Amino acid sequence: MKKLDPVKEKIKEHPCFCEKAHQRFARIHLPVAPKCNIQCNYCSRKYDCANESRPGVTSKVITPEEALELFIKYKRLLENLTVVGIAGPGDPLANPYETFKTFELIRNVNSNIKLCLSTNGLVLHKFIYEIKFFKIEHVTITINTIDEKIGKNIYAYIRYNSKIIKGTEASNILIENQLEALRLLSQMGVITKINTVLIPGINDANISLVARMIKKNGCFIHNIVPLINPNDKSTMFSKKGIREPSNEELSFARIEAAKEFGSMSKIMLHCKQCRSDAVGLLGENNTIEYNNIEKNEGSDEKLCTIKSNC
Ligand code: CLF
Ligand code: SF4
Repeated sequence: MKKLDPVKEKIKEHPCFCEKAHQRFARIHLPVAPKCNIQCNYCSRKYDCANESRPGVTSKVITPEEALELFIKYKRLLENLTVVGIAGPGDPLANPYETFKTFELIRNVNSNIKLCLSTNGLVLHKFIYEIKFFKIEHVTITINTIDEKIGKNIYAYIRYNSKIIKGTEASNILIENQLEALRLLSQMGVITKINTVLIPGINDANISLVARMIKKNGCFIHNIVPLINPNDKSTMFSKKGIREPSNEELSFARIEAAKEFGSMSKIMLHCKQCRSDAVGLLGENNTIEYNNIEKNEGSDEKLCTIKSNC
């Protein structure tokens, strides 16, 4: 039998990286990562919203041990479960102990499951060893711009080396670190996806440049997703009246990015902007049932209710 090339082999059962796989293979998001190390102006750090299904929303934050329990339960329930992702509700790498402990516990019971990580990329370059060690083959970085002047309007601050940094200095550090990590991971054979939140009037004129730069640094697939404003208008952008893009604007941005990649097949079109406790096939809108794991509503832990990482 003819062997698939190594990249096709890696993505063929991943519902996000392979369009054909998304109606057949399921993923589970384990919400073990509440903290974040940056503040995006489209992100509101409020806790759970029963009426909304958006990226970053979760009903509960769980421990790595609870995450393992839930993985085992869902692996038994869902024959087609092939991917375990950590995508928040904050940034997985702002919670490195919880993130890698979860991956370790899961790797110990299952050596084949695909591990998937989704991050803002601020400190990703510091965790290359762990990504290799736990055989994490799919990584998503949210890169909204490669221009620090645009970045200063998207990111209120970053927390880096124990300092709060703002303005162009902050976005410059973030962009440099994101691109460095993308380059390193691509060289290692990790399959990378870049998510870009399309924000009208802020970064929409800049999408081609983002696509060109991420392609140059080894990005496998580009996922341009629309800004989603939360119902309660709790984000900086929604307070300032920044609107969500229209379908036409989104399509235009995707076509512009495809031109840079030389193919529409390099643009993800089936993203469902999942919650950070989603489970099942993409688009089924199912979330984890926690059973006897107590729901920690009312926690004063600061959580992110909207994010773009995944
Ligand atoms: Fe989850 Fe993200 Fe992995 Fe997929 S989601 S961590 S890469 S397993 Fe997929 Fe959901 Fe879109 Fe993300 S549809 S939001 S792209
Ligand atoms: Fe952090 Fe993600 Fe929220 Fe941005 S969107 S502040 S990276 S959790």
